Amino acid sequence: MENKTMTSKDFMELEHHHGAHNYHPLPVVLCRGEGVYVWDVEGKKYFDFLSAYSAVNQGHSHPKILNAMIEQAKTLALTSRAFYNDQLGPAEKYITEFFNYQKVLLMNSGAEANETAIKLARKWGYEVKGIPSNEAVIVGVEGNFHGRTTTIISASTDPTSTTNFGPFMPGFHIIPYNDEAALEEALQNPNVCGFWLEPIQGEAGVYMPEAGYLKKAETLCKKHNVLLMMDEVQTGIARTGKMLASDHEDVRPDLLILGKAISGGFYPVSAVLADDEVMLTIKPGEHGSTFGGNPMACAVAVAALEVIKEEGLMENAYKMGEIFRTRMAKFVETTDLVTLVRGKGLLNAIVINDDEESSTAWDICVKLRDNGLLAKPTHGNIIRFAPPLVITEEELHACCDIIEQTIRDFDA
Ligand code: IF1
Repeated sequence: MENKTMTSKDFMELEHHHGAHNYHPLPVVLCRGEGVYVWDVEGKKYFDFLSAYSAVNQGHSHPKILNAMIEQAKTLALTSRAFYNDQLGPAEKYITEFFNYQKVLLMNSGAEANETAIKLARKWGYEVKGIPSNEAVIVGVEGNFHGRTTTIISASTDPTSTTNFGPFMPGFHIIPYNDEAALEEALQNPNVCGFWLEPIQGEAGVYMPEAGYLKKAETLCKKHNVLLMMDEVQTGIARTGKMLASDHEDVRPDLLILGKAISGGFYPVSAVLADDEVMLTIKPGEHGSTFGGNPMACAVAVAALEVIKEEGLMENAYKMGEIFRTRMAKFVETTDLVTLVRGKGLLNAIVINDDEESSTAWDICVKLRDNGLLAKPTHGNIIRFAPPLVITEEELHACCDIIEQTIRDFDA
């Protein structure tokens, strides 16, 4: 490829001409990443405040994970699950002990892990709870985001995800988020096998339920013999300042769904964790994937989780998050353009004082790019800020300087 002489514009045009138009990226073409930094093809350096949607919590190109991946790729990349391999067992042991569950099932994407959790909840519903055949219901919440498969979007309330993609999968009952009464009512149906949610709604715009909601949900699920299915694909693995966002309320889901940062962004790895009563309802041949739990995924996942512990990234996310929100909250008072900052740990968002149809948040993100920081708007008027968890206090303050100055210039 002659791409050494090509410009950002050339690469963007290539994508436009030859790729599907299923994304609208910020106009920046990246070619290198290290820690909290990424570089574009013209050599300009940026702070990455998206972290590949929280997949690179450990920072770009982390040397330890990189090395695990290279060594395993040189040795044995893929066997399929038709045979045993020497990486899967040790990785399963490490991951289950890490998160304190009896069993784990490895898949690839976050969507696949959610699909797996749906199948497990239904199977448990029929074979353990005794729900009549094909009558199982999973309760989900408004504003959810769990992925893009046809089953998962059947539970979506976002028209962008669903329009003209029907017919949809039956068996979902959608209730308002953060509404204990609605949950209590929905769980009266004896055919409910699972309650499925994100502890903080990421794609919806970093929406946090009121304190106590998750604990109440856990209690109600226990009371009605329903599995609590927690999608921690985006919130898990230290992002919110705890290992899991569920830990903020001392909640232990029956089905824990993980993805993204479980590989540090090197490779698609996802997982569902559960205890035997749930996991062992799936028998040989009933579920799986060619790549799920392959040797490279296993080596990468173990290294990625070790880095989280060894480098104290949970503690750092907690501390840096406090500093970020304290600074932003002060700043919000000095400008009319931003109405509020919210989040936990290093999963944060600011809300722009404009309607969802306006392009203000997009325009601010373009200016942030010009000033050396990459972030992406969601739902028109919300900007998510989620840097890699390896960010230092000094770097964080430099980023806050950029954000504040950019918005002030915009206000003027
Ligand atoms: C895209 C947002 C983030 C997720 C939760 C499952 C999945 C995701 C809680 C599916 C994926 C992504 C995918 C990405 C955009 C994105 C996202 F902008 F939509 F909100 F992260 F912030 N559960 N989230 O957040 O995981 O199958 O993608 O591995 O481009 O669709 P996946």
